[in-house]
Amino acid sequence: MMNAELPRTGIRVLALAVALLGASLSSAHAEDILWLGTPAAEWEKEAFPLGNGRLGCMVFGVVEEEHIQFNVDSLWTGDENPAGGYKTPGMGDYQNFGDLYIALDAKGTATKYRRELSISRAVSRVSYLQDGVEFVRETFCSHPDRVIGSRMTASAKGKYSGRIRLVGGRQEKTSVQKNRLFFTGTLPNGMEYEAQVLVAAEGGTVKADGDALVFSGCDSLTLTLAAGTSYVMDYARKWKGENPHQLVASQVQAAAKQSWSKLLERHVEDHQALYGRVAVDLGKTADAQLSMPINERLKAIRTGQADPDMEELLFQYGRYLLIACSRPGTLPANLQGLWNHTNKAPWHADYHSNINLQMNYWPAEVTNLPECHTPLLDLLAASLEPFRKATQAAFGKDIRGFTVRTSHNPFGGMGWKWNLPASAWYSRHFWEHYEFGRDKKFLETVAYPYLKEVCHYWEDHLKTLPDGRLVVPNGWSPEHGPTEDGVSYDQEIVWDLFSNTIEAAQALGVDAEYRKKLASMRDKLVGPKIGKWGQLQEWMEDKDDPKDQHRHISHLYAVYPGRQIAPLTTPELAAAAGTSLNARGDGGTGWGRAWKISVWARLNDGNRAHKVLNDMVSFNFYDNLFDCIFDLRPPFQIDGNFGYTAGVAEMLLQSHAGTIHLLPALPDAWATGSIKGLRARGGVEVSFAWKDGKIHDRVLTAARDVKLTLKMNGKVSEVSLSAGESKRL
Ligand code: FUC
Repeated sequence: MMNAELPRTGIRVLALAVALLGASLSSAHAEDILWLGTPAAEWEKEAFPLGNGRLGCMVFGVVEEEHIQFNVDSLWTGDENPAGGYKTPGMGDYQNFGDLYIALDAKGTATKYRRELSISRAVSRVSYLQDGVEFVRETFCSHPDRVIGSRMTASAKGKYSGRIRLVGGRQEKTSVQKNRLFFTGTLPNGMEYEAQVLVAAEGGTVKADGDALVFSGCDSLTLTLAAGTSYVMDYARKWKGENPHQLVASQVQAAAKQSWSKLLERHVEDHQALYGRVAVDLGKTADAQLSMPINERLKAIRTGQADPDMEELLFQYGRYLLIACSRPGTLPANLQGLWNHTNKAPWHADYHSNINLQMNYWPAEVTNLPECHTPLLDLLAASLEPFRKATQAAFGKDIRGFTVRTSHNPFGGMGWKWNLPASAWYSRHFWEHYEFGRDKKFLETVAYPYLKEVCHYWEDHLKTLPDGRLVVPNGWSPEHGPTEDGVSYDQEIVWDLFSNTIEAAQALGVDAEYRKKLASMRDKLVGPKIGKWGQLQEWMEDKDDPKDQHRHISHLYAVYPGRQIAPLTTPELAAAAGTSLNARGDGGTGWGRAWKISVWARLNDGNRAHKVLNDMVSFNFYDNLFDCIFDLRPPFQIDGNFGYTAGVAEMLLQSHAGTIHLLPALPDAWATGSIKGLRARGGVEVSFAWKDGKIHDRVLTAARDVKLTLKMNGKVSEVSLSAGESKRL
């Protein structure tokens, strides 16, 4: 399925074109599936994640006792954190909401065990044989119906007997009312919350037993879980809305009234409307390998076996996870997305502004999930007032604009060091949301005011050097090096902010004088410099150590996600960026490797991008394909999943330099393949297929009238499309 929001006129032409293109897909997947032959022993390495943006869970699939751990995106301690400390209570922690356990009495040995997660349907499934009976469990987290649904069935009647427990994450008291378990609580910051699970059985009996439900001789069990908090994304209301009781009760009730098949159908349809917009084929994995469980496939990859289907699966998995943890109206994906089983998660599972939060959203626009980008923009917009207040408290009450610290929470509270250019980096997300979708109203009412306000901060904060050039004073290349003036990371981000703001004003036809002012300031900024070993300097002074392999590559912002440096427009600087990146090495954290994939892609080095990608696939993904920061060691951090997906997209399509470039960084490993439904800047959707590195088929679809420059197979051409038109070229 392609973009569900396509203008009607284009749909028929597109359907035909896509059908033709589809024929050139060599290994189209009916379903994209992760599967393992064992239950999950460890939460972060093996359990499978599900989510509807707000409510999420991890399914373990243990035969004797199913375990579903769940979260709600807003269950956080903390507040506006006026102290600004990172360990102060105000910084808060993202909480485990609770755990649902379904213990089964059956004791026989289970055989033919299989645990899978279909990411194209967003359904987890566990199946096994026990005493000649086939047992099946299906679980999903419905966006349209706002609940987790879990159903256990068997090929024979009366096989389910056991006990259901609902356990809160903070020793809450669980209560039982008929076939319903629930608990409520209030966090120290006043946030109220509640979870309920309703149990329906076919056959047999279900009875209360203390704080649990006991079931006996049932043919099947269906559990419906809803959970919520009193959080609202509204500073004026002190982030506090209604007690969630009514809503949670009505969600459980409404979902439980529907048949299982209806609930499932509504869920799958909703998921596929997003997931199905993009399809990818990067080559064919050998059948023997393809039939192995994920853990075995990862092991084979570590011994050097090629597995392009795994590379595709991981690409789609990033999209799956974004759909699961970031939907309109929810909070944005934190360091762990939406999934956390401890009340003291690494780095508070916060919003980290020096790479991590931004990376979470790198795939959103290009992989055709623009609505999944909006939670980030919404929270940033909702946090403006507390960000302004904190900036003024720290730097003086007359300050215009605002900036942010390295970490923040959903109450506008911030902690740890100031990260002065981060608000400008955030502005790029507003700009990109416009660039890809070309929604003028959004640009005018949301994006441009945000960009302009951040510009005000920088207009007042740049320092003039004796020669008239401008620098950001007292900066820091994140987590690396001294505090000093003119750090490349700062300079490049401010350049990007001014450039984007100028283009935004141009697009709106406003602020002509102001544009000139910004352009003149931008042109005076100390720019990227090439140092003594041919490197792109990380600092104003030429002091980079060629042996330094620090995980952050902040000075390469100008290559990606920025656009100040590109082989086409600034070839010498691009070469210097390559020298720097080469010296940094191919290792690093999950997110570090992911960033390197995109930078090598922007430098048009597909084979090097693929080398780093292969290292990442080998060392940064657990058996549930969650990204881990360090080589196969905790903690899990979701930015690497998203950064990986963005990196693959960047290898296949680029549109940052005024040209839509197809296959800008194709590695030899992906000589033949196809991609459907990526988005390019300018409101264009792109699908194409290639063989032996040459594109032989492509479809462009425009949401509005556009003239664009297309680069492919080494040639540049001009293409015009009118709104809704789909052209097969
Ligand atoms: C940045 C990184 C760390 C970690 C943290 C959450 O500070 O340098 O490695 O990813 O974010």
